[in-house]
Amino acid sequence: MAYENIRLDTEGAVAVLTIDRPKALNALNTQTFLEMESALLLLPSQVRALIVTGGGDKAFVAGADIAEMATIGSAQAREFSALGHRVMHLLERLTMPTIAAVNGFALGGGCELALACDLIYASDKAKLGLPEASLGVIPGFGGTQRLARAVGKMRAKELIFTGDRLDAAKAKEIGLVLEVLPADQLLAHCKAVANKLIKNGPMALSQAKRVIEIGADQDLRTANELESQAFGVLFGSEDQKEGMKAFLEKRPAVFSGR
Ligand code: CO8
Repeated sequence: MAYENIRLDTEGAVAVLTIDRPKALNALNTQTFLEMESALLLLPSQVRALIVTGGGDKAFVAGADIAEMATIGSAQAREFSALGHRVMHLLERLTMPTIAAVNGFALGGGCELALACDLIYASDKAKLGLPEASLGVIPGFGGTQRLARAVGKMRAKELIFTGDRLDAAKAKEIGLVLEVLPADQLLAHCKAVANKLIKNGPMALSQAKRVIEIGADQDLRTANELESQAFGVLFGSEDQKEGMKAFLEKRPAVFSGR
């Protein structure tokens, strides 16, 4: 499928998904979501980590497309929200690590997109926030839930009630981003992190992600049971045998992902 609003570039086992509508500051419209959905479902099999970023030098994603939303009614709004949720969920449940490289404005749906990734790094030019209330609406792609889980309910309420835009340093201070990088080093940093992660066992990464994500919605005892099950599953994998054998043989492991 040829994409108009996104790009997917792969370098070895690391893919970079760029939301690429710089004239609209990469705003998420229906077509962009459908292209993202297709790209995520059809990721090449060699990909072991995914970086999400924005095209141009100004924005990661400046939100859902306000021009598209301005005239829709309740039923269409619910459909649009459901589409956005579907794509965010797909991203969140990918069986590989995902990294948001927040290279500029990450507002509304853009901040929600970053929150659906496993790790968030930001450039020193980034501005993050959820200004939906200033438009008379609320976050509609999981922001009310994922932001509260990421930074706590009170901070989430403050950000959503005020609509304030945080600079990258403040976003780091409240735990919304992991690190702040000079703009020209952000993507290289994210690629270095991705290449480091994928040296570890792919099955281990995928199980760790699954257990953390699903466990976060369970009580501790149930979540720990999930961990035990996943631990057992990994002992049936070639990766576990290779990882431990390589340690004993004092050599780097070569994981197959099986
Ligand atoms: N949607 C559509 N177009 C946009 C958006 C957007 N979110 N953001 C920017 N653009 C367009 C502008 O209209 C402008 O287009 P044009 O050149 O044709 O006039 C172009 O991008 C450049 O933008 P600006 O001229 O405004 O650039 P500035 O540098 O002056 O300002 C800002 C940059 C501060 C980022 C500003 O563009 C802005 O405030 N954008 C909107 C931010 C926002 O409110 N985002 C939240 C949107 S709501 C949302 O995400 C809800 C998600 C849940 C939806 C649930 C479904 C129902």
